[in-house]
Amino acid sequence: MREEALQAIADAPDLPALQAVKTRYVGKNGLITKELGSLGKLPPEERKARGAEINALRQSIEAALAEREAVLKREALDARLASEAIDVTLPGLPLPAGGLHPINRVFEDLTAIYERMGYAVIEGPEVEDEHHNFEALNVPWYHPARDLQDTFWLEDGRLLRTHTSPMQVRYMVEHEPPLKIVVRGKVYRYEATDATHEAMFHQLEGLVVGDGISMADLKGTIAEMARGLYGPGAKVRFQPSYYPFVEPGADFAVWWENPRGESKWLELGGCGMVHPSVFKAVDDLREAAGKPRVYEGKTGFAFGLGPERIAMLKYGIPDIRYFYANDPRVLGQFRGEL
Ligand code: FA5
Repeated sequence: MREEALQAIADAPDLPALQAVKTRYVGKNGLITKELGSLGKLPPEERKARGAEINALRQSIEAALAEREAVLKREALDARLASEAIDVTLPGLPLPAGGLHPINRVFEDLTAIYERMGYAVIEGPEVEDEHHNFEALNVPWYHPARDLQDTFWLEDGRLLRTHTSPMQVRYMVEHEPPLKIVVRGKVYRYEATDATHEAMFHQLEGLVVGDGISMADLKGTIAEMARGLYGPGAKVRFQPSYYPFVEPGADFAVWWENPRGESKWLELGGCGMVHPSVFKAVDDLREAAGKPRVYEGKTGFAFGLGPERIAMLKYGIPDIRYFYANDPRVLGQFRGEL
């Protein structure tokens, strides 16, 4: 049996085959066990010698099994390593590189300008409640902006913010003056789209609050932004306008021209001095949250503008809808450095 067993072990091509040999010879019901079982039939004087013989046989079979098992395991590992080998020296496949969306490029330009002026750059929730989006901003219930046509209402009574101005309120409730922030983010309006209007677009909101902040500070800030965008000779224009959350309010435009001699007033956004009703609404919210009233008597200015208009002119994109149609022929042009 020894020769036969050793041959079977040597011939086992892999671990499962070796396991079968092991079961056949030294398993619980294997041949060795059977041999031991038959000892009882021998005359007592022969039993001891035969028992020792069978044990020696078992030991040599077990040793051969262990040795073969080690060899087969090593072979299996080598085979796996060979099949999973990665040639790290092969050149990689070229992956198409992404790029920053043109709107984010303009946001980067704008926020860099404001960071230089010491502003904190923040974001805020796109799902808002009526109080922050309208009421606290002194937009009364009868104001046309609250019309169903302008606002995307959610089933739970909340809404998609129609401008970034609610972040003025949220920030002031959390922070005491003096403060200087710009808010960047998406806003939504339920309106028909055309070449210059989208239902989802972006705004950059500015808010400065302190003591003795004046309209002159506001104008200086917008002018500084225009210089940052269009160079030292940049011109800005302010025209009186109405927004319920500022008084006085204005629209502002920046003179834009390009090397091909094209030029125009670029209507960028609205601005004004923070309305006392907004400060009062903020203090009411602060008081309800157990915080001190600190805004009454302060002064501040705010502005909100649409970066899409800047991007359309900067990159010569004739229709705002190109920004959000996910057409790689358009967005694929915006790769690499800013
Ligand atoms: C506002 O949204 C005010 N919250 C701005 C403001 C902030 C005024 C702080 C005073 C103080 P308005 O609705 O005009 O204002 O929008 C501001 C800018 O967003 C516009 O000048 C325009 O550049 C851009 N905009 C408005 N509607 C759209 C639209 N449908 N698609 C693209 N851009 C738009």
